[in-house]
Amino acid sequence: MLKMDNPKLTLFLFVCFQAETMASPPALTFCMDNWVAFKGSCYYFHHSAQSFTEAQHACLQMNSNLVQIDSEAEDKFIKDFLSYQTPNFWWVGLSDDDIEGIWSWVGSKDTPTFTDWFPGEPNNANNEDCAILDINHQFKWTDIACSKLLYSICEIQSESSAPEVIG
Ligand SMILES: [Ca+2]
Ligand SMILES: [Ca+2]
Ligand SMILES: [Ca+2]
Repeated sequence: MLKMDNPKLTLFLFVCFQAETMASPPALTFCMDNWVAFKGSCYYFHHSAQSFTEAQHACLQMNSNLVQIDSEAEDKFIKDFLSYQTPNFWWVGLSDDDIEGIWSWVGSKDTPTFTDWFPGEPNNANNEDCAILDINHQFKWTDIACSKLLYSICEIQSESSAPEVIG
């Protein structure tokens, strides 16, 4: 146990305690190194050419899933960020691999409530079952063959990741 009869030590601990309690207002989003924060989520932009399945597996290994885009705000944040990245197509976690025409997010299994398909997409041309942010269409969404080797985006809720990072 610490001896508290040293006034300087006591003051030091008091200051530390104050700093601890005054930091981290709840609105802030904390992320691991190399992850980008936005409204309660952390995103990892994976500059590695992988199939959809490989990309999701890589996300799972980092306790995340391929990104689930649920709002126009989230969509815009990601598009804006991608405009500063190495030009590529980017996997998102959306697939109709199980049932043709029924799209769902790989992490939650949810049916999309928000979508940003490019006009005419998804068109399932030659059996396309996975979705990308299409750099040729201002990062609007298109379906494409899941076997293509592309960059990808992982997402994790910052709340669920925080205890593991700190603890
Ligand atoms: Ca999301
Ligand atoms: Ca399809
Ligand atoms: Ca297509």
